[in-house]
Amino acid sequence: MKPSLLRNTLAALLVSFLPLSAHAAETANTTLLVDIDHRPATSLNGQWHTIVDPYQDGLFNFHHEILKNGYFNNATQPPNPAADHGPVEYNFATAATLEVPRDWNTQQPDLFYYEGLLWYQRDFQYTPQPNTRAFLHFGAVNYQSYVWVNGIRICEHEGGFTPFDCDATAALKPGSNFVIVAADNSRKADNVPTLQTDWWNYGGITRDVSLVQVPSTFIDDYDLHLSRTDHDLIEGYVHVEGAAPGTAVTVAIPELHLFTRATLDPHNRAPIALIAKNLTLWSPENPHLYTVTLTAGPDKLDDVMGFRTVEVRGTQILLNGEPIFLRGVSIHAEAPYRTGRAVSQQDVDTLLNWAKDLGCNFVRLAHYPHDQRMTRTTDRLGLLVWSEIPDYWALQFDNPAVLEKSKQQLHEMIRRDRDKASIILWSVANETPNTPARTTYLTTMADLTRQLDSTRLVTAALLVRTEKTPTGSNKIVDDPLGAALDVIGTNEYIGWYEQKPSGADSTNWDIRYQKPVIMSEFGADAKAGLHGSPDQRWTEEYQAEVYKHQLPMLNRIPQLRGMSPWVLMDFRSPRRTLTGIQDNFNRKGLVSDQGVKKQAFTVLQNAYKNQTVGKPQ
Ligand code: GCB
Repeated sequence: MKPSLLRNTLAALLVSFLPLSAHAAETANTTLLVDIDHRPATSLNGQWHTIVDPYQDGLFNFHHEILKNGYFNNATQPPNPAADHGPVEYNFATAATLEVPRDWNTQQPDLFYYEGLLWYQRDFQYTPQPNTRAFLHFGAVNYQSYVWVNGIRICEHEGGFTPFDCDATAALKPGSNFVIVAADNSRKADNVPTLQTDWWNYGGITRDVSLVQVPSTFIDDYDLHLSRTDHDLIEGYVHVEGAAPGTAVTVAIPELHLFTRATLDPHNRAPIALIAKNLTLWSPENPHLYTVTLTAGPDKLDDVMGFRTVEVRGTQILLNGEPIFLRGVSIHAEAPYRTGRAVSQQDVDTLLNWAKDLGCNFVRLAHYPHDQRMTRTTDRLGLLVWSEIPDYWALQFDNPAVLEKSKQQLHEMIRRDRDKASIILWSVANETPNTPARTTYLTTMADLTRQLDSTRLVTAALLVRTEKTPTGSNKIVDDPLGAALDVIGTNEYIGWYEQKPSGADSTNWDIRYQKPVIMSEFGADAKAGLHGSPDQRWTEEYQAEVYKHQLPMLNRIPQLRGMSPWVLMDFRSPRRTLTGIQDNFNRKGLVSDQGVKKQAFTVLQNAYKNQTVGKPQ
């Protein structure tokens, strides 16, 4: 077979595939580049050739056996065209293209509901540099992905919302190369998230792809944060991959004329302590960011970071030592106007500027880690952030393999975003069933979160118990998971899934934890432009009515320290089937998917701007 034909055939990669479980140890990702947006990189965004493969014929033969006898029995070896032939039907050169990054569902009508395997291919140029390593960096691929370079499988990854890096050094050659990615967004019971969610399962390469060359020893992790006890001290560590103990590491903040030098310990970590007097602390009012320059041997990396502290004192949340109230809103990573996954800076700016316009100082980025553009922008705009992993609803909490998946996603989220001052809360779950297995699982997750990052607060959105009283109802917050959290998040839908909007007037809250509480969800559906009386469901008036009754109720919760009503913008969800109203959108947005602000937007905006909720404590 001519090389030109070979490179366009899917056969070139078939046999290097085995299911994840069989290969987990061999291919588990150990490297994770951080601060990737400040490293020089070749973008591989753009048009990729794609083949839709619903029956997974690129992976299995007609008796559903894993294809073994193709070109790449041994994925670490170069192709041997004499060894076998593959399915000749696959030809990327003539296949249609899709844009990367973007979900496939909103690019082609016949892919709208597609859940399954889809192959991506593109060519790229590469010029090796001496003493470097080259990684393919993926911002996110939903959900499972397998990656080959020049027919050699270089990695696989599970989890649809976190970044991963594939070491391509050995597979690359000077000049023309090609990369193939198999992306599979099949929903499975033992995935994280699991089968049921209330958002669209957008598939594909949904975030940036780049080729990154780094020196053979390089900075792959660091944590630099302000000490809670000494606001003149920046402390933490820098980790350098591949370097010898004793290697010098430097950290500088040129704007403050600060510089420190440390050396790597036997674990490749250099402890950092930087006396930083006259530091302007990061806050929503003054989101000051500093350029921080790190060096280690041949590697040099700039980051743009803010410094602040966050902690809990009794039922208060303290930012830089001062009590704060979080005027927030929940946000899905849904693209305004065109729908689909939010992918661009423009998408991010539109969403976050609506949040600013609402009077927010806080956003809950639901229900999975959002694109890094989002958290870079919250850093710049001064919006505090709740960031969460998709431990959503009824995961298989008794399945140890699922716990490993959650842990991996947590690790990847924290690793990517620990340099963002805006993030103050890591959330480990949303609305999970109260069972012993669940509590054990999520307590493990909360503990791990603190191990990975002791500088932020751990939270989760809990379900609430309701008891009828002669005059109304009691909402009881006593989920045992609360014991593992620093801040209690609670979701409730009085006026929508239960009672009338006025039900909030006769609801009392009985919170069994002396901890800060965030009302992490409340809300109601309304179709923008649909008007009627305040007791007519689906109208803007009804939604506004829910907010009008919620806000006074929330003010009666003494330990309430913030809120993030559901939700900033309407978003697609296959669960939302009401024709003419929902049309596959969850309509609880304060803004429609076409950017129309509903009446409830103004109700909440007035409350936030006039500070009639969350009075200073
Ligand atoms: C919830 C979920 C959220 C849903 C929302 C709703 O409690 O946390 O993901 O979209 O309710 O609209 O029902």
